Amino acid sequence: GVLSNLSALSPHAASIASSIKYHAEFTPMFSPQNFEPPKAFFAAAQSVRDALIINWNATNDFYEKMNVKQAYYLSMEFLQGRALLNAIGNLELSGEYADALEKLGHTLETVASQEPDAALGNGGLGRLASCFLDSLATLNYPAWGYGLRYKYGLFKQQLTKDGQEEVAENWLENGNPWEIVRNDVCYPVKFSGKVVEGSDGKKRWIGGEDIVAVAYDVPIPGYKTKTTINLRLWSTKVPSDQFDLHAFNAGEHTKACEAQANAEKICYVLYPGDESVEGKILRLKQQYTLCSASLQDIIARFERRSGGDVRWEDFPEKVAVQMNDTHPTLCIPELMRILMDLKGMSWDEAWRITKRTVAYTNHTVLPEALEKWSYDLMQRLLPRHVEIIEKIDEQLIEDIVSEYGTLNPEMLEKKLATMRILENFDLPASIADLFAKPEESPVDETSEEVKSKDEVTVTEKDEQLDGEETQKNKAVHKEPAYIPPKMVRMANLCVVGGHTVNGVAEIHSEIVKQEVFNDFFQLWPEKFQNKTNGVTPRRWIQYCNPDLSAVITKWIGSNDWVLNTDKLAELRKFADNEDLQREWRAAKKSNKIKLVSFLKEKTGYSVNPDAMFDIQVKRIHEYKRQLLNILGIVYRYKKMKEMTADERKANFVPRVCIFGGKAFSTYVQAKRIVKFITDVGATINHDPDIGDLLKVIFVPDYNVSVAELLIPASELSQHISTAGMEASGTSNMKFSMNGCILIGTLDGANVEIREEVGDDNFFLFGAQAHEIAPLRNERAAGEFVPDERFEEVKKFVRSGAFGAYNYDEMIGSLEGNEGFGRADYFLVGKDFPSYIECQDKVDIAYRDQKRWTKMSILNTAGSYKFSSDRTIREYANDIWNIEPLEIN
Ligand code: DL6
Repeated sequence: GVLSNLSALSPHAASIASSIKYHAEFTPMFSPQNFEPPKAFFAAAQSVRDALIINWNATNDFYEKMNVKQAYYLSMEFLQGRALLNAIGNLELSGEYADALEKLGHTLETVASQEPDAALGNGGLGRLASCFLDSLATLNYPAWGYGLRYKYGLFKQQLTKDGQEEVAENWLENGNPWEIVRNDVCYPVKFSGKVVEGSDGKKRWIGGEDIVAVAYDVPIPGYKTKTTINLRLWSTKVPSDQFDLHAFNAGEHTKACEAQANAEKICYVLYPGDESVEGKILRLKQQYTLCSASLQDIIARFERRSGGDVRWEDFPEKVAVQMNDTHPTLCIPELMRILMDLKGMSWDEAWRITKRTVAYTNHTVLPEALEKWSYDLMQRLLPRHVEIIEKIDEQLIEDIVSEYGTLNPEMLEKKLATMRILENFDLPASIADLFAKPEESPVDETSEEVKSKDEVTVTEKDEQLDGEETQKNKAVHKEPAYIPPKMVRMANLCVVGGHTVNGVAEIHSEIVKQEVFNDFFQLWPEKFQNKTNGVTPRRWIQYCNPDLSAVITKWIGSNDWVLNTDKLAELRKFADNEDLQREWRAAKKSNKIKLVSFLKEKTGYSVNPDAMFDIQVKRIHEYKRQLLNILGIVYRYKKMKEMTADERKANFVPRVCIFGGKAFSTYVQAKRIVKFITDVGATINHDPDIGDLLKVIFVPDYNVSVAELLIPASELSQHISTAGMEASGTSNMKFSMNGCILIGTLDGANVEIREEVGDDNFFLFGAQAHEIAPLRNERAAGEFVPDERFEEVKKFVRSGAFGAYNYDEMIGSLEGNEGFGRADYFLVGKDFPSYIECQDKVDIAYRDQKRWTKMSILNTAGSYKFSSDRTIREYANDIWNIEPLEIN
């Protein structure tokens, strides 16, 4: 009945409609009677997948035949979001799918909205990986992504009266039409056990726990090209012979299924809580599974493509491995292990190959985010890898000693303490002898000196867990007040084992060279590069903002800009044109209206589409300073309350302030901030004095598809991190592309965005990166005098203006108060006056809609640099040394 006749469709749309009908009938995932939207989505997605598979097979066959060098992007996170609109857009079949679905009784929009987000990521790092895949495919680069197929994503965020609550996100519940399980592509992965040496002197890793990693492939179509690359996600299971039938039949059901459960839980969730040792072990198992399975797969492909003639020294000519942050660091010892223990290579040969193959991207300067693993834990789980890491560390010590000599033992000791991969370890005897005071090993005060407060907190936590194992160290000390646990510094291992280290924005790459890895930079300056992030203009303009895209295309004269964003700069010459301005505003308005109904549906709040839409969406973190934003709003509210209705209208531009983002489940302060924002909203939004002049909305469960609605509707967006702390940011790029004006600090990619869009078109405020350390010192010395407006706002919050919850601790964190942590470590108080003054300038600019629209146009025009196509070309040329190859 519903699947009525298909005449009157174009031939292409008709064949799509019949393919959808076919899948609705023969994919028995849903009851045969219905053709409701969820089923329509599934059937439509499967019909798209058919088209993708053809291109994808052709792509892989071609790479196989040409035996090209391939890049592999290893990442624990991919934030793919929804795939349907992206896939049909890239295949240039959007119109046909819309027609076909309409004929079948649905709109493309409703069908597309059925798709759950693939949220296998946390924030910018995972979304960057997904943007990179789109660009790699679009630019015809031979490349694959490798990741993990988490059964549950990060979590679904619900907002209750107590703030954020986390609920499991069961994104695979209705099946995933895009993935193809490859039961024939699976690899053994081992944990624990022991290392033995054979009579031939070769090491063998035996015993322990064996699991199997199985490949799930997701085709990634490029835009306007046949190239369809692969995202291979690993899922874990038990080897088939390990089901204990005897135990099961004897009634010991749990025991019989234990191995299975242990294997499968590795891929249950992204970021399993790691407060417990079990949580830490699970996370390390995840990382190792990704590295081991991916490398075995890459090596098998290399061997297969080499035919009978495997020349290992050519491996780096065929393979480039990019480690997305330190999470895949185990690639380095794993590649070494495979090459030596399984392929029979010597240490030197294996090391040469590894170093030429692997490269590392750093995504953070936060000391607490630079991964370290307990040596003891790693030893328990990966004994062979620890041997290899020890040897790499030994070699590094030799390099450092030979570079710096022994003339200045103090300097040498300091270098060794910061640069070594193994932290809190004694020096090898031969080196220790070089020092004048041999009784002082680098495990005491000397190494404390170079550690930040955060690192000490991390290690203290670890010591409690691994305390027993550090006992043996005590003998070395006379007064063992505190024995720091032995740790493996993953970032140092990446810098040593990788041929290239890159930061993700110019300012960040400078900080990487001058601060985070300065000692390594002095030793190997040629290793360090910058690769400013980018985002795909397909998803982040063309598909999420069709109204604006049509205006851009009309004024530029073609839609070439989707592939060549440099063309966006041509909009500059029309920035004052009244016709363009009118069309530009109309596009923005229609996006705002769509958002208004979404907000109503998700939060119950009705907002005025004529108000300024002011948005801050990103992970909730103190350094990103959502607190600065909300305290600015509180200040604005307080001033409004002090005025008459007429004064209020005259002084303030109506605003809808929108927040979104998840707080990590164990990050107490971040969760408090979420609660505070919702409390402030609850008060302001119901205050009859305020009406449409100010609304504060926290959108629950921010994810890629929510971003696709928010960003096109935004007029002002906030990128207000403490300078020097945000590596890059990528939403800043998306907002700017969509004609949103940024308010921000000179941090991350803001710096470059401002350069491109022009100083007049960016609202800048706040202290600069080089001022932060002196300002923190000033605070610590008690010399900071807070602005009275900041004092006023804090007092107002403390007065209970936003309900009964006690915000003393949150507000206390912004002060020098004892017991409340870091004495405004993120300098909210310092930047507050310049922030609210800048917000006044925003109001003034917004009143002049011609000026504002011009600023908006100049943002889109100036965003051309921030396409991930540009970024990927730079990685391909400067790091991976791969060439595009169009399939024929
Ligand atoms: O490079 C992608 C993205 C940057 O845009 C963000 O500035 C940065 O915070 C993020 N880094 C991470 C790493 N872990 N931490 N924290 O997520 O990477």
